[in-house]
Amino acid sequence: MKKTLLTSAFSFALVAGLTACGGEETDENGSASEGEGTETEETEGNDAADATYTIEAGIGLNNEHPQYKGLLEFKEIVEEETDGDIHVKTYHSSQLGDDREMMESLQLNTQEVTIPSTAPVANFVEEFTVFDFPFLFPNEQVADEVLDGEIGDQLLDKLEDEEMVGLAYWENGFRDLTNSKRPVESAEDFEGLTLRTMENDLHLDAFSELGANPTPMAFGELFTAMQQGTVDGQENPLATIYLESFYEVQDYYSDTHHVYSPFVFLMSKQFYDGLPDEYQTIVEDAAVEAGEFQREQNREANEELLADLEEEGMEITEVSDEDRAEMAEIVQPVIDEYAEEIGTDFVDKVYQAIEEAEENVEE
Ligand code: TK8
Repeated sequence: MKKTLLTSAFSFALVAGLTACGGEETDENGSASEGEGTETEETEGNDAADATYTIEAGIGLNNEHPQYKGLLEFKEIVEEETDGDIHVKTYHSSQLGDDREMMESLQLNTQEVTIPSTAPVANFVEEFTVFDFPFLFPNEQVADEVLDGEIGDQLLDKLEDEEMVGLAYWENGFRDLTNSKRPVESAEDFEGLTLRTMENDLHLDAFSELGANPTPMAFGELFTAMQQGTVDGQENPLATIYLESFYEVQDYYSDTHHVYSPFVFLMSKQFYDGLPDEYQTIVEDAAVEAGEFQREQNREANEELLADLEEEGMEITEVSDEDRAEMAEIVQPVIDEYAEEIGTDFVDKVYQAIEEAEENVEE
């Protein structure tokens, strides 16, 4: 879906607000459908009006992204398993607000589901910062094993104190750099670049350490900021860079793979606690099953996206392992500082779990 290029952040907020208030949402093809959510064929009998429970689920990415495909999968499973007694309304492209705002809506139980990256979640449960340590996970398979294991569960449990329930980890992916100034191949190429980062102190400090000028910004304002030159660049996984049409406002891509970014499937605790036990199990299982589907979709999409970016005119720079190692060395003091902050015993457990997962994955 091409972005409607708005002239100012204010206009963006105004449009987003009206959309959210108007209850306008979109169907599978992303075209706006007034009022009720899109019924799946399998939901016999019940329609939205008959549902006992309604889940308003909002994400920041657009309806072409695997994250939205995963959300539609969640909708289908839940509506089928409850015979429409739980109705799921899906929203994308920050229609219900940015990640932080949607998490606050879950805390207030004015929205039921959102699926942010772990970086903004760290503002609510600081231990989530560990998943944004640069170069933490060597590959997706190790990430899956650690996130879906004891470490991942331990962090999901901590969300309950923040009035949220974490049901599953999905995949944002390995984050890469884009900018409009120059090819970035090694650490010194970051010097002086104004980069948008997620609202996460570790990301800010790590890019400062590399010599960039980082500025935190909600995802929904990023496209306009790049288009107006307010920022030179940003960092996100390939699927986001392509499907959000960043190639329209960015010239250079570098496969830095500097952070593996998980998504966390979050539900309002008040809403979850109000569900019958049987429905709690259904939404838990649906979030996990849809997450497996979404991870597959994300990885499949990545296969040809580099060629697509090149076709759209972006200059592709491949970063060598040596250059990645130099970047990792430069940001290590930042990692050490945050390890102290969130607890070195916990961080050691994470590295231990990664080592074990690497052995299992190699077998
Ligand atoms: C979308 C964001 C996005 C994230 C970012 O809501 O903010 O750059 O990578 O996926 O969560």
